[in-house]
Amino acid sequence: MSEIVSIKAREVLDSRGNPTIEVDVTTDKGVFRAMTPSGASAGQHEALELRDGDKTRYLGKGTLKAVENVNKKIAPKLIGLDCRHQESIDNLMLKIDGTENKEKLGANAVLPVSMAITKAGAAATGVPLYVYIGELFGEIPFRLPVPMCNVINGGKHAGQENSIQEHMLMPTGAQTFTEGIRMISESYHHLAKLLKLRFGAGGVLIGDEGGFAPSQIVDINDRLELMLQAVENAGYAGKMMIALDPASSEFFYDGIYKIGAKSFSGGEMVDFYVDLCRRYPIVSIEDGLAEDDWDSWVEMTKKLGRKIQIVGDDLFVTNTKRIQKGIELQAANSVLIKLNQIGSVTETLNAIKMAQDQGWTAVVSHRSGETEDAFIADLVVGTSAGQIKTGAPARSDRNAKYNQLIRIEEELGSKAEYPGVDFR
Ligand code: 2PG
Ligand code: MG
Repeated sequence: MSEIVSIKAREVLDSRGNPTIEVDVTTDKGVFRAMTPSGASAGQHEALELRDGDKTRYLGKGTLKAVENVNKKIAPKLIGLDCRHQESIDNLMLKIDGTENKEKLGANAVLPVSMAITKAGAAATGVPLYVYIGELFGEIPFRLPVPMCNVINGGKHAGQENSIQEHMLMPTGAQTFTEGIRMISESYHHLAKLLKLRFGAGGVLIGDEGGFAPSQIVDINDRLELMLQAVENAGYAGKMMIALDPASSEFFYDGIYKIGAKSFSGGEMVDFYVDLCRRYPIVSIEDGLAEDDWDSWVEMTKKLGRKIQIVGDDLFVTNTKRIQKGIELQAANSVLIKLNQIGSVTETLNAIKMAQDQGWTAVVSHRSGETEDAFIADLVVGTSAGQIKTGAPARSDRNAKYNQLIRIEEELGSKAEYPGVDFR
């Protein structure tokens, strides 16, 4: 028995300076802390993020109601339970809430409790968090991920409208995760030099995910050329692939997609990506189409699904019901995994399992509003998912995850496996 002695939530700040929730779970092994992140380009079908709406505090974004839900509604029912019973504790919280999308308690109240319980469970079992997650999941937890590093931030993460959101580098040619991070960091600094040369100080402003946010370049071709030039200047030509997350629900208006001054139908968007993939080393596109434009997703998967990874983020919101629909329709071949889209560790593991059982990939992801909690680093190794998206190699909210992965790789030593080009 490893009993939960107390659970306490408080309101703290996330990487954007907005309030978020931190939870401490205490057992005889110590205090285990987790924090919940928050999205900006959030999907419409995500579990509910409870905000106070009181304009006199944090412009309405306060989280005191969610904090109270943890302290008054969740804690009394969980105290005394065995922290190693992750699934039954998560199910109990779902029952206390009683709604489809965690409307009553808020996913931002349930999730940090769930994550802190996992950390307490790992300590009670006497193993590192990634090993414990591997035990919960049923995997041999020795696979490091290929990182997707968002070096140019656009869209909502950069205060821009009708703009592709994420332009990411993947060090597929590295031998280890740690080498991959070095390649990314060096390329990132070469990109800074190029941007500064071209646009002066305004070119190296930083967006929400630590990447550069040059508002001067709207055209995707320009952005990709600069990235590839930076990779070449760093000496890694051919060793780095590109992944995109247009987050296209953000520029979808009544059936029409708008990028800069151009408009596209769903079919034209698919052709736009087909053309881009012909000209650039793009291996993955996430949310190329809007969250309910299923027909265009099916068309894109038909045209590009064999060549590249087609990832559903806002489309699936880490929700097994929507993933199941995507599998039936063959609307993608990969699922983005965000704990707070669904709101508990157990449901997140189920989503990863459903994708992997189907032969799809699962990409573990941060949110644009992050915290110092590096839980997702352990999650990606524990589930052997093979890919993580957690921003540019800058700002400690992003590097907390990369640094934890460097530590895990060191700890695993010769048992560590880095998939490189075989990330799918
Ligand atoms: C996304 C995410 C993370 P946000 O769209 O994939 O990069 O952004 O957290 O703002 O939804
Ligand atoms: Mg996305």
